[in-house]
Amino acid sequence: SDKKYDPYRPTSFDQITRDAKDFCQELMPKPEEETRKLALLQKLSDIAVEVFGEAEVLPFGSSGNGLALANADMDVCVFLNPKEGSEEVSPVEFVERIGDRLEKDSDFENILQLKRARVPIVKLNHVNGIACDIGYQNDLAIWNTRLLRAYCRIDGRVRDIVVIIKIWAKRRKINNPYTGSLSSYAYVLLVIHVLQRQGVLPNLQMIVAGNGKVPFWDCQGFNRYFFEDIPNLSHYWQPTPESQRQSIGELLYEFFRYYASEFRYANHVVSIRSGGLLTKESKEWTKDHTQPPPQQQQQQPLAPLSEAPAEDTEQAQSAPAADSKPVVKNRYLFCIEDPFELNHNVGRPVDRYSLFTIRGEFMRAAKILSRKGDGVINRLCVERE
Ligand code: 3AT
Ligand code: MG
Repeated sequence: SDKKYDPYRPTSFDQITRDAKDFCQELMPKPEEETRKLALLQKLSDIAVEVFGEAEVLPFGSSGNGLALANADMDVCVFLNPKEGSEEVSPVEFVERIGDRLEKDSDFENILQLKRARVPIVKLNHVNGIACDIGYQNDLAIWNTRLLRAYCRIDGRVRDIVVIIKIWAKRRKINNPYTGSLSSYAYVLLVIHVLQRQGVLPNLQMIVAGNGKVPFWDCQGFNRYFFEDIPNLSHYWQPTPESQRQSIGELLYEFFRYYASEFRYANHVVSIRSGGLLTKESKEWTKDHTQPPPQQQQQQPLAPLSEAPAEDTEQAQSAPAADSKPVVKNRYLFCIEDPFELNHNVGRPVDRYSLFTIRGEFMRAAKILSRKGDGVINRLCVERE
């Protein structure tokens, strides 16, 4: 539709596609790794039950959505069902109790209780080699994991593209929300946005069985509804014939080209729940905001685990409750709307400098893919520095 004149566009994508497929093959976790993860999940679940009585431990992030690379960390979330009349366990108390119990088990090493982070978690390494973050009652994380998994199940190309983008971002050192770049989660949203534009993916949050009205399924005040019955999706949506012909190589190129030269960072917001772009103005995402310090924020929806910038933690550790200064910044330089938590900019950690770096990497990538030759994906993903 909006194919602009593009002097860099490769004439053939065959080589890139072949390279990309080989590359992905190697980065798939082996079944043996899955087995170790399942064993760890079971062990954590036993421990949670022992400490809290009724408890459920669910994987989320890449260990729950089918987008894991080999040797990826495992994110899990513990849910408790306190008995009628019993006191609710606060996030800090949760971290303390499960952290102390894990300390007594020689299977776990480097246990960190991050009690004062905006989202309290326990970090640890299991002796079987898996690093794990344990969070608490984060319903939205479970739902956004399921949404991403549903998108992956629609089309096999999604996973391949995401895997390459994740590796590229890690190797180029632009995959760290703590230092101003983006989480893997943010990159997946960027990929889905481009694939929606290309007609490869639908907008699952707008599709309703029987073509009725979009229902409101409350989760922490947000609508967690989306069409999850992927085997029956074809009754409601079909990919465009053109999109079906596009190879992984072409879609990868399109991803980089789009963020290198088409997306308007100054005005636009990536929004997969609306299937396209929104303006910063329409969301009132125009001015940087400061937020109250973490202690006053507890009633708000839980924030994502991977995105508690260093300053949050510092703030919480240096200042006691009431009179601490609000320092948590909401930046709106790179705007990526969370599909459920509509007031949350997933690109929030990005500042002026990191935006410059990230955009530079998009341009570098588009340029590399437009050159001929073997090993393009290896060149694309060369370690920076
Ligand atoms: P890796 O394989 O670990 O690189 P991942 O898919 O596990 O990638 P993340 O570690 O970035 O992705 O995030 C794990 C989950 O945490 C994904 C999502 O459910 C939640 N999450 C992470 N960042 C955010 C965010 N900024 N906003 C909302 N949820 C987030
Ligand atoms: Mg993860």
